Amino acid sequence: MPAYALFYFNGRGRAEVLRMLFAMADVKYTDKRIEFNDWEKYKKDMPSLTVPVLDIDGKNKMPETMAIARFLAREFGLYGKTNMDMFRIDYICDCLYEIMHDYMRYFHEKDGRFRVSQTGTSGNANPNNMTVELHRCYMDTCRRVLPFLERTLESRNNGNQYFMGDQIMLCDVMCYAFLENSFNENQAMFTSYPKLMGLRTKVAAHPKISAYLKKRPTSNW
Ligand SMILES: N[C@@H](CCC(=O)N[C@@H](CS)C(=O)NCC(=O)O)C(=O)O
Repeated sequence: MPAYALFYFNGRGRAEVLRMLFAMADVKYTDKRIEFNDWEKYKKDMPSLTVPVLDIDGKNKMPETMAIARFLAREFGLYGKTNMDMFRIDYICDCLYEIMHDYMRYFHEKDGRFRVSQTGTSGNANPNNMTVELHRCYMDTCRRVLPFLERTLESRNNGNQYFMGDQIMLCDVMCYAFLENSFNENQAMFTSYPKLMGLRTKVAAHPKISAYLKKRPTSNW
C-alpha cells in the first residue's frame, strides 16, 4: 500500500470526503492540516496552488478534489462496476461538487480569505457585495441541483437505499460530506428533500463511517 498524505486546511471543507473514503477502506494516511496562517509557506509546493492535494509515497503530489476522490474510489472499490454505473456516479458527484465549490467560494469570501473580490476577475471590488453575490450563487445552485438529486435517488428502489442500490459508493459518501456545511447552516432547506435526508442518515450509520464520525477532529466548517 502506498504512503498517502492528504494536504488540506484544518477543516472538513473539500477534503472531508477524501478522509471518509480512507475511513471506508481502513487505509492509513497522514492527515496534514495546514493552518491558514501557514498557507503561504505551503502554497508554492502545491501543483495548482490550492488544496486538497494527495501526496503518494512522498514524491507524487496530485491536485483537485474530484480527481483525488475518483482515484481513491477506484482504488477502494467504491466506483461501481460498469461504465454506466460510473456515468451515474459521476453526474451525481459532479452535481454535488457544484454545491461544494459554490459554498467554499462564499465561505472563504465571507471570512476574508482567498477573496474573489481581490482577484480582479470579478469586476466587483466591494467584498460585502461579493459575499452577498456568492451566497446568492450558492443558493441558486442548491435550488437547481438538490431537486434533481432527490429525483435521482428516488428513481432507484424508491430512494430507500443508496444512490446505486444496496452498496454504498463514492456518490453516497460525497453526498454526506459535501452537504454537511449546507445542512448545518440551513436545515430548513433540506425538509424538501426527504430522500436525501434518509440517505444522510444511512451513510452516517454505516459502520465504517459512524466509527470515523465519532473519532474525527471537530471543526466548524
Ligand atoms: N478545483 C479545486 C479548487 C481548490 C480550492 O480552491 N481550494 C481552496 C481551499 S477550499 C484553496 O486551496 N485556496 C487557497 C488559495 O486560493 O490560495 C479543487 O476542487 O481541488
